[in-house]
Amino acid sequence: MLEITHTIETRKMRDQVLDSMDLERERGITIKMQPVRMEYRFNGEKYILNLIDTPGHIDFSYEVSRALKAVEGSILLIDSTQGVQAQTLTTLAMAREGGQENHKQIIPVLSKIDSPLSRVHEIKEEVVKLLGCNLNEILLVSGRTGEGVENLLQEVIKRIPEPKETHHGDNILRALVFDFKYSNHRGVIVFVRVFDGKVSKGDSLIFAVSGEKFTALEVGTFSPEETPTDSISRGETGYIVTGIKKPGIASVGDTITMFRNALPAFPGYMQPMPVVWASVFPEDADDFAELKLALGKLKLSDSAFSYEEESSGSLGRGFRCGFLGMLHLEIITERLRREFNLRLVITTPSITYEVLLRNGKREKIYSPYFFPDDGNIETVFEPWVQVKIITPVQYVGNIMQLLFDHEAEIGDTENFGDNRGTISVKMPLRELMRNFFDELKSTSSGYGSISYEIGEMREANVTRLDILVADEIVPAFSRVVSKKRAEEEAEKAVEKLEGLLPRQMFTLKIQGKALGRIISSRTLSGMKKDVTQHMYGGDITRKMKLREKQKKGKKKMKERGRVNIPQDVFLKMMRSGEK
Ligand SMILES: Nc1nc2c(ncn2[C@@H]2O[C@H](COP(=O)(O)OP(=O)(O)OP(=O)(O)O)[C@@H](O)[C@H]2O)c(=O)[nH]1
Ligand SMILES: [Mg+2]
Repeated sequence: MLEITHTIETRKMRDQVLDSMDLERERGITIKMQPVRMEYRFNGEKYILNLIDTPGHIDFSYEVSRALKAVEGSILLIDSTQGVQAQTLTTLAMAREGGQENHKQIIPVLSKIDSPLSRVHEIKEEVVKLLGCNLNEILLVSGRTGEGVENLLQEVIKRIPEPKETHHGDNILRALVFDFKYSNHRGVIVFVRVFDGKVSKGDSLIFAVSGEKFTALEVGTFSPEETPTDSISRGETGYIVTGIKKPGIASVGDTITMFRNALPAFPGYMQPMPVVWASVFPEDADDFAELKLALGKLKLSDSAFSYEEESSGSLGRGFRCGFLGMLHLEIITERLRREFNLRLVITTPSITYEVLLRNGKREKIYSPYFFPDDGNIETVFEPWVQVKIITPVQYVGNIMQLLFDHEAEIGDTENFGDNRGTISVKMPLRELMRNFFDELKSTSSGYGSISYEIGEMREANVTRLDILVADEIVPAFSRVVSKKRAEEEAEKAVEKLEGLLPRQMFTLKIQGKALGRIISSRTLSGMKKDVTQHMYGGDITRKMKLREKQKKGKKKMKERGRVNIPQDVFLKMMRSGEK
């Protein structure tokens, strides 16, 4: 058996609100919704504005769609130094979808107008083309100098309608959950928009979808810190402390209503759909229970992440985990590293394959290690994605070549704005994950942007590639690859591993195996350490004896295959897996 030491070492677990705030601050990206309630005086009237800042990253599209449901209108903020990005199109489409029901207003705003790189005039033209709005509807702001912010708030008041009630009556409540977090002391804290009625401290409530009953331990608003109030009513966003300490109860898109006077759930609730999978095993089998506990804790503050017990021959018992995308995977594994004291083995991320076996069975495969041998497979199906790319037109030629290399089907191309274009394509998710983002960025000198949606399942011509070290498969390195790229991928992986693996006491082989045979092989020579060197003189038979002993020792090591694969080798292999 191979000994694997892909280790994630951590500080001791902290008793704190388990959320991603630290990570957000460090990385400078928005992960959680950031609601704010503010009062604003305008024309002698007092207005209350409930605002939600949403994440921009594609992994959190569903959460963003719920936040868009929770509001009367949206501010489409476009960086005037960059222009419209592909992700802007996706978010805009979601904002418009919500609009079909209640004609939601979208206010286009160009930001960073203080910057010398700002191209207000050109970007305004892009926005007109994108939204079909008038030039004078587009507002200008700077987050740095504050210019235009007063005007923006006043335009929000003018253009966005005030909240309307759909159900009337006393002692009713209908609130939409658009995010939540977890505190060790207070349990799940849900972020809600109240649509009908009101919620007060002490109310007896229920989650419409998960069916869990609870009492509101505290309610309040984000002003912008959590500020307790007696109640939050129709039109307001705020939080409810539920005291719930069980995982899997709270989820984004669920509805909170009165236990005794329940109103129907809001439509559009969706179970989170994991896109990327990776298996997590404790390095020390004794830590299994602790890992289970840690995953349960994480699930309490993030329902989009899923996990299920799994057992693999050589890795022992662990969990197969599902993530919304690569960023989500990074966040969760990073949190496991920081917030829990665990040493873990994490396998190469993979997508879902559906395999129709020769025996007629149909199986979903989440882990490459369990991908069946070619001989047992009738057909493999894999998810495709619809991709939108925005790029300056001079890069289109090179991007086309890149798309071809990634098995993409090219759809519409459209010119938009000043010398920029959109390309719509379909490609296997597998190919998108094969480092497509980085390659697109470098092909377009950093100007190209991309956004995608999961589409239909299609037939796939793929096979499992195993990497063997000293004749043993290293499960964490197994991957599913396109059959026609199998040799190339095997060669790359084996070569890479040869460069990364520290020399052992004995000579060993590093091999790539796919399609039922070894397709790539390297030999890593052993360290020549002569144990007799330190013996000057002495009798020769003692030296011989020692050499014999050393030989035996090496043989034993080889038999047991005790190859120490250090953590950074796993991490580096994982990254290269996409190259
Ligand atoms: N010069 C200038 N820089 C700005 C302005 N607004 C934001 N920035 C900078 O631009 C960077 C990104 O700003 P964020 O507000 O984090 O962008 P975001 O759109 O919320 O990003 P995500 O949360 O990842 O979607 C930061 O370094 C900001 O300091 C502005 O008006 N002027
Ligand atoms: Mg942000």
